[in-house]
Amino acid sequence: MKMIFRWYPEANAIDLGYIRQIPGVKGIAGELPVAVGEIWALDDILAVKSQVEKSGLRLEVIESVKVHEEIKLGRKSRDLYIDHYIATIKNLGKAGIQVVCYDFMPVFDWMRTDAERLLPDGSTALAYDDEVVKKKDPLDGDFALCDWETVYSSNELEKLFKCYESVGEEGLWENLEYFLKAVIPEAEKAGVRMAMHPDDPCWPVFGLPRIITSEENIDRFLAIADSPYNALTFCTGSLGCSDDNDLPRLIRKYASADRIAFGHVRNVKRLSGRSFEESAHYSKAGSLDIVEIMKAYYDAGYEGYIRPDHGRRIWGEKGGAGYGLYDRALGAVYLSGIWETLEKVNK
Ligand code: DNO
Repeated sequence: MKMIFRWYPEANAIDLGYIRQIPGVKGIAGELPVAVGEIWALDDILAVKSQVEKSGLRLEVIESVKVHEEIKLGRKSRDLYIDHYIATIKNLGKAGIQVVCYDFMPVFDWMRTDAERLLPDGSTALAYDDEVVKKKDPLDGDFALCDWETVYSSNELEKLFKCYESVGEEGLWENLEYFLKAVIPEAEKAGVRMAMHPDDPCWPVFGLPRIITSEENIDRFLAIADSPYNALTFCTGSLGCSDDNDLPRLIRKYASADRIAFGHVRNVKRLSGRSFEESAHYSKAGSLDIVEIMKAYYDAGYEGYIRPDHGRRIWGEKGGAGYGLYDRALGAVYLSGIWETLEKVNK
């Protein structure tokens, strides 16, 4: 297992030197600030790589290369965007990147209703309240926790929602298949493993289809291109929103088959209905057994990347929702501690 840490190369980025001080962390899951659909230039990738390397870390994974909506909708111009996507993957391969995390969620990525849910210990965390979602009109323009706000105008958003009505779940599967059939053979040649992130939360939101949600659907996704280059970013927090997903069993199954290229490990506390809040990584803080999760990776002989995932806001830290330094650093060390214990007791 190789422990890495997500880092955004933005103006107020977390100091790479601080990340290097987290015991056990050797590398970065990084990205470039390129608009969705544009080709990532090799020189720009190499510049970020060398910035990371100067701090004594390695740029190991790219998280993420977003898929253009035209591809997910299966529109005519998808071929152009697929060509761009492949060109980016080729450049990443040339720069020595071996894993690319991406997702196939329509319109928006992960979603929460609350960025600062106060937890009993005084920290705050991201939370999802299903009652709020049910009552919410997604087009009313006031969803602070969906990245669509910064990307789409309300007119565009309305059109997108309409388009997805006619695509539906099966249409989304077809469009995913079209994308994978074009991209995976090229990713294989480039030596880049494509690691699909599950939908977060793992159910449809606002009537938009979501398909990477369950064992059955993950099996279907992996079967579309039966190759280790068509792999998963196995995210415990996303799949763990639903107790239908038996995470340790799924990790054993997919890691033994070499279909996990990247693991996001975090805890989540399931509340009633479909509501949940994020918690510290520590097992007792949430609903997931993180030791069993790490043990599943260990037993499967997993040698890929793992990173801690969203953190709470603790110790007065401000900054990016879920992606501060402190609590994620605690998470990284906790996960490495479990791994070290597993290695020692199994010697
Ligand atoms: C959330 C992340 C996701 C992930 C994307 C990949 O915290 O895990 O945003 O990076 O879904 O495209």
